[in-house]
Amino acid sequence: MSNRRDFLKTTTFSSFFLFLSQYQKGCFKDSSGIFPLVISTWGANQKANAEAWKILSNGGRAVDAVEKGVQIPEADPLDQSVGYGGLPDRDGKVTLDACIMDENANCGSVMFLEGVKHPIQVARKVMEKTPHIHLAGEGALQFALENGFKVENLLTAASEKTWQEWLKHSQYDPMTIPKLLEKQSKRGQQDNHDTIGMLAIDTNGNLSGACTTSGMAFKMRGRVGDSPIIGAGLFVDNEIGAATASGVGEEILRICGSHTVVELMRQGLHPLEACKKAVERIVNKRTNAVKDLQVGFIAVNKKGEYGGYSLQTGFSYAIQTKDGSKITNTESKFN
Ligand code: SD4
Repeated sequence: MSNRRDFLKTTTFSSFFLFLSQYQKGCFKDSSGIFPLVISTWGANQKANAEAWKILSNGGRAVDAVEKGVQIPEADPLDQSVGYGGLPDRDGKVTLDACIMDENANCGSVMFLEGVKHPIQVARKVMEKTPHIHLAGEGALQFALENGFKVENLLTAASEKTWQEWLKHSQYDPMTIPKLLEKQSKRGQQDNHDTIGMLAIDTNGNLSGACTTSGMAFKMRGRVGDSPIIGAGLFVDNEIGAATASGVGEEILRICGSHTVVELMRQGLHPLEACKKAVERIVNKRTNAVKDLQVGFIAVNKKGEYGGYSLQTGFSYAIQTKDGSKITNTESKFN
């Protein structure tokens, strides 16, 4: 009897110390997943993940990690789809959309915001300092100014030149950015990408996400896509998982994309399968209308399992865990 008691004592103690040592190392290995981890739309966002990782690997909160991480492409003038340097609307104005959501379903978002380089920081302030979730346009700018943000010109010479070229025909094409990326990658420039959606799990197993974009190039003035809309461009449910999206926002909005992916995970689907089902829902509803458009989802569940799926080839995600950083090209519906 005493042997059994001793045995139980020893195993309980050793499991506790094993847990503690893994916890202190900043990583808790589940049977099927591993965290902390950070995952972002598009392979080129490894740099953004690295920034988020600095916080996660020091035991910081997922919400702080994603807010910090997505500021890398927001500040990058070469990135023509996020923040500073983003392609403008058809009137030549750069208008930004961003949102953030934490493990307690707190969320904040700004949309149709002009002149503020880091819309994600404003979204976080909306989350923490207002009774609201979404702030748009002039009101979002007023709030940003009241909170110490500065207005700057976000239209770079390169993006202005692309817009001037576009004005010659003025034909809106939701695939402008994907086509631009394809051209750039054929020229050997692999470093560009589209909207960043970033999801993270911290050492406490808490999930958060952020999404930020300059939206569709040459959109109508005032157009808002999926990216700042909670449930469309981003959704986090700390009991289940989180999802985010990139691609033609109108198609993502129609099915409330990221929320749909999370609900599919709630039904037991692996993140990859959930992303695939959401893409298939778009295809089933829209048939030919989406055969040439791009939509991509990435998702992570509470266990740290993750995956992504897209309508067309060419979509990828970057993932970082304690095992390092890697890029995965997603499977897609059409080739
Ligand atoms: C939008 N979903 O504004 C964004 C744009 C994007 O990849 O993700 N492009 O519709």
